[in-house]
Amino acid sequence: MGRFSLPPRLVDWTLFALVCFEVASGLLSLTLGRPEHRYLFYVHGIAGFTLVVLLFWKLRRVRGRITQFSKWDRTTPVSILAAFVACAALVTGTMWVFGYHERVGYWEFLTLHMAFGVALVPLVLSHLSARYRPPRREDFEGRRTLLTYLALGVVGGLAWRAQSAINRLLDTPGSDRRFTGSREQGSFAGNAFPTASWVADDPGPVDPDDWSLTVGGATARDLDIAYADLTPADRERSTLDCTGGWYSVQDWTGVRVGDLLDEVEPTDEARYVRFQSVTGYRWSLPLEEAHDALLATHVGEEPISHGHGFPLRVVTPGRRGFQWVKWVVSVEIREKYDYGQWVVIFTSGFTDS
Ligand SMILES: Nc1nc2c(c(=O)[nH]1)N[C@H]1C(S)=C(S)[C@@H](COP(=O)(O)O)O[C@H]1N2
Ligand SMILES: [Mo]
Repeated sequence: MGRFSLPPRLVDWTLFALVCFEVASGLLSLTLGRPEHRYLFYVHGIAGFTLVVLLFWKLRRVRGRITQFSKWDRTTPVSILAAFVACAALVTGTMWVFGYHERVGYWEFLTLHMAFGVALVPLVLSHLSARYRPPRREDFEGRRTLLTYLALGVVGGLAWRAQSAINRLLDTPGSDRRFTGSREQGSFAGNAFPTASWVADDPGPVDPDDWSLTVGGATARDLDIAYADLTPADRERSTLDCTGGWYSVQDWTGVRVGDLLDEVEPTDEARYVRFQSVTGYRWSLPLEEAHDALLATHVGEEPISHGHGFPLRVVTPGRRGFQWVKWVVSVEIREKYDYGQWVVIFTSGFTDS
């Protein structure tokens, strides 16, 4: 250990940089779910283990300032809270990775991990503003600093590898998670997989006789399709991966969005296809990608249940669950990106029904 060390200021700044990276990569990962995105999840895990080492160094250094009450100042409580929340984020994340699947109320440990991670941001900023010491040039000088950074990277990587090896060896429930961290739930069992709403969406059952699907916008013509006139002729095996920590593989049957687009003929300016729910919840896909999406009426051999979005829900391979809009009533072809959707996915259930 003696050969590796960092000046205290660098430990602190490196911790800060890692926390920023973890929060940013963690938030970004919520929007990613294609296999080629897996590296972001890997790096997030490796950086997390590196953070454990640095946090240990730091807490060892400052422990006297915490345990001796006479050394406390105005900002010490916030600093302690920041350390506590950082440890909580690391512990909950690690427990999830090792397959700990007890819930705290409605929440999986993965969700707690995210909550602690986000809560850490204001705490770390406040801690930083109270104890700001800019790094100096000489902090970075010397081979020892470079070697220490290399060693930190190696230790993080090895710990991360060891984690997956131990999981496999002990065959924990954590060993068959997807690279997104999600665990399998109710695949190929019709409607018997979990339902999820992002925030407050909870509409009453949709009566198919009162329902129709409108397709229009930046198109040559518009459509209004009654439930009885839907022709669910396409089948697709696809994985719904919810950011709440589970995934489910299903065979979906429905209407290919590309077929609807061919009928309405998007204009040359058309760029996005926006799917909107009876609740107002909405999400858009780039026009090209939307061709491959499905508006599903069936899952397995069963009509989609109310909870899963009857009569029609989006199935869009490679996208995270929150983009699979349920209870779809409109498909709108648009020229511009819809920034508002990022707000509406949080608020829709409060503003409607
Ligand atoms: N209208 C609407 N669609 C929605 C949601 C929602 O809250 N409202 N939640 C999304 C989320 S977060 C997920 S993970 C999937 C879950 O689909 P399921 O309930 O069929 O499992 O639906 C998505 N579609
Ligand atoms: Mo979700």
